[in-house]
Amino acid sequence: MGSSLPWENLETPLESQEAGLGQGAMIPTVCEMCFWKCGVHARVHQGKLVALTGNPDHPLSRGRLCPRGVGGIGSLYDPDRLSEPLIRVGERGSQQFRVATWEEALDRTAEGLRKVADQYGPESLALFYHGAGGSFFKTLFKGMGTANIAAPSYAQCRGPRDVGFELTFGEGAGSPEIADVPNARVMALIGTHLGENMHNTSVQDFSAALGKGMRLITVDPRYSVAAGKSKYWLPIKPGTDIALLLGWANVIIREGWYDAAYIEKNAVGFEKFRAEVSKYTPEAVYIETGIKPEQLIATARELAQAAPHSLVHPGRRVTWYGDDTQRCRAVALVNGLLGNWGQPGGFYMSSSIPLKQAENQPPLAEHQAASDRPAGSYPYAGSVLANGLREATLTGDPNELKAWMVYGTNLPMVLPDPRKTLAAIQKLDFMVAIDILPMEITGWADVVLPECTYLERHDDLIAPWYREPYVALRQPVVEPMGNSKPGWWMAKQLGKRLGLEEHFPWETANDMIGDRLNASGFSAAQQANLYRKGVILKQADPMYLPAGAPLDLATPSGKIEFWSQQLADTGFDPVPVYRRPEQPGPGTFRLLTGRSPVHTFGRTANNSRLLDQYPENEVWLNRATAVDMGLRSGDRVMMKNQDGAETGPVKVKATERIRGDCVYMVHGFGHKAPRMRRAHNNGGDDNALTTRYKVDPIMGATGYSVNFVTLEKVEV
Ligand SMILES: Nc1nc2c(c(=O)[nH]1)N[C@H]1C(S)=C(S)[C@@H](COP(=O)(O)OP(=O)(O)OC[C@H]3O[C@@H](n4cnc5c(=O)[nH]c(N)nc54)[C@H](O)[C@@H]3O)O[C@H]1N2
Ligand SMILES: Nc1nc2c(c(=O)[nH]1)N[C@H]1C(S)=C(S)[C@@H](COP(=O)(O)OP(=O)(O)OC[C@H]3O[C@@H](n4cnc5c(=O)[nH]c(N)nc54)[C@H](O)[C@@H]3O)O[C@H]1N2
Ligand code: SF4
Ligand SMILES: [Mo]
Repeated sequence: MGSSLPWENLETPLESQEAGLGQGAMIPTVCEMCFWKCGVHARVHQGKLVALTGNPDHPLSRGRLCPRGVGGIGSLYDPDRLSEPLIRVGERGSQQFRVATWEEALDRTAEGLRKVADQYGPESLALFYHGAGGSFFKTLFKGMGTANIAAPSYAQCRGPRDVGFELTFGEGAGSPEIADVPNARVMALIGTHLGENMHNTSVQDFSAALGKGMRLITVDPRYSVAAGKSKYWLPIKPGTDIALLLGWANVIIREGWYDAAYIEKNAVGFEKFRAEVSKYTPEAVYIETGIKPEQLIATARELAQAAPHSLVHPGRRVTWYGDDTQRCRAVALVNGLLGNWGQPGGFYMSSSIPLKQAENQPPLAEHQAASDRPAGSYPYAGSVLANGLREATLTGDPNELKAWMVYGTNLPMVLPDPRKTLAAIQKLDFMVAIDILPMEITGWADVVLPECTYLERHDDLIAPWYREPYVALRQPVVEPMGNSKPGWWMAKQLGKRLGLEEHFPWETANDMIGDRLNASGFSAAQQANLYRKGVILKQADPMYLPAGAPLDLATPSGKIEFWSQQLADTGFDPVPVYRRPEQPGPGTFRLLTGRSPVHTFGRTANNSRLLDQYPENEVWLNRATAVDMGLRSGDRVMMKNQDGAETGPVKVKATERIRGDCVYMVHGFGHKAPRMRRAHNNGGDDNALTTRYKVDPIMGATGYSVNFVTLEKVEV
């Protein structure tokens, strides 16, 4: 029998010395320090991982990784990792566990799920997941007969953006985004903080475009890294972007800065749209947004003059105020006016390599709708709502949920109003958490299954829609630490116990991948190359539409929908309407959050390599406001919100780089889980302060930026 590390069985070993990178084997695999999934070269010497670099052949890394990708070693060798299966002994949530064998932990898990399915039906089961390894558990849960499968990357992240674009262009904005940044001459960012939001390829494209002279307009209440690269920084009053976007549309139309023939040919409802937006004059918009009329006009002109090679970036985490689908639709509509769909510097047409399911695997049955929303609500939800599954667990509407599996998502710090998450968990008959670290969520589980990291396992093949279509392979570069196991193995073992083994008709993940590659028609040579190079590449389909060609969109009209009949028919505004958001009272600040370039959400908060670069989060406070409050940079404050929820102590960063009506902090710090020694009580947790949230009535996403906080100095 060969090694369990498949690359060790290759006839010609992979060597890193050729690349001048020192001794050891150089194994291609895929990063999972975030969900972008760049291609990695892992250098392994005497069984130890010594370096992670970017795979030059991989279209998403192009030879480079972001700091988190390089810092993956810190996650692999984290001494606080989960290394044994655990079974709860104390009260649920009391964090008391005993070590169990895999046999016992898997039996317990299968029994917990089976009992609930037998007693209440498969619709009472739910799977929450995030990350590539979730695919095996999705198969398991679909096999059990439930559609209750949700990731927080939809209703807590980019769902409203995709719905806003679908309603307008018939298609979402993609992941990776279909924004053709490298060829843009002018780009506007609505919040999107590229450079802090560190998606590797996006940042590479962004800096390349800036290097080529792209002019940037950054709309952000905070002077972000991107704002620092901008020709215009518009420090907008939080929550008023719809007014600005409709103001841009109004000015572009009023001044005749659009291609009337293009609109005539490719749009529906334009006259009604023109009438609706005519009230968003620069002066009216100024009162709402604080953006001066001349700045609004100048930035509208920049965008329009460079059209169609200009764009308003679709953004990514757009779950801010509960009117997010309409804001994203307004973004799409300004792009519609710029005529940039299918054009260089606008939105490109992506392509992919279609993968087939392995031939020895039976098809999964289709199931009725998920239990994530009461009948008739959120008609445009395009995926299952994680918040909706939590709501159903609490209310029993549309049915009770009695067992959760939570794979790779730390729900108490991810879903807004953590009180609700914990209350829902307490109502369950059974919960299992699959994680790599003793995160908050594991403390509430009945059974904890320790997964090995992405560097120690296979996952399913990766083949996204992108500018250059490809298939990429994640393969283990070192053996799993301790008694941790890969997700595919756990799912198969659970499948055996639940009578669903037919869905896992392979012995090893290597076989699984081989079966799938065979079914998809890849030759032996291509497959061998995949193991050596990490990717199979394919020529892209045409990325742009011929200039002047009519659009043939997947909207009901086939055209850009400036006035949406479907929204009107379902009781929503057919053209986005700005409504003034509630404002913080004196002495209180709207809480805004974002990213550190060297951390990913809460999942890197215990990673020593990344903590070296960014040890804790700070709360950004306008300097003049800080002076009034007697606060200075470095002071520690407790942060408290409108409902009395607290976090801290957090360090103050007093700065001119933020407006006076809001504060800002990086998400993912202030962990309370006791067994993560570096993360425990380090910094503040924005989610603890997010006890209020606004649900988007169109598609059910959760807007987070509706909490108001006070800061109180503490001596430490
Ligand atoms: N308050 C607030 N909430 C937010 C956000 C915010 O900015 N503020 N951002 C939202 C956004 S944009 C998103 S996309 C989501 C992200 O939501 P998540 O991706 O769920 O975020 P994390 O908190 O990092 O939780 C990841 C969990 O997976 C575990 N994990 C890491 N690697 C592995 C692995 O290989 N296997 C397994 N089994 N587990 C692993 C980690 O230890 C951790 O428990 O959060 C959303 N929620
Ligand atoms: N390093 C790193 N990079 C990441 C991630 C990570 O965890 N770490 N996560 C990835 C994921 S899953 C996502 S979804 C993205 C998220 O990254 P983005 O989609 O870029 O960011 P958001 O969190 O939506 O926006 C944060 C920015 O919006 C500004 N902002 C807040 N309120 C408003 C407002 O009302 N109007 C305007 N115009 N701006 C506002 C904030 O000041 C901040 O600069 O990042 C991705 N990249
Ligand atoms: S963007 Fe960074 S963390 Fe995310 S997959 Fe790429 S290298 Fe890894
Ligand atoms: Mo996200």
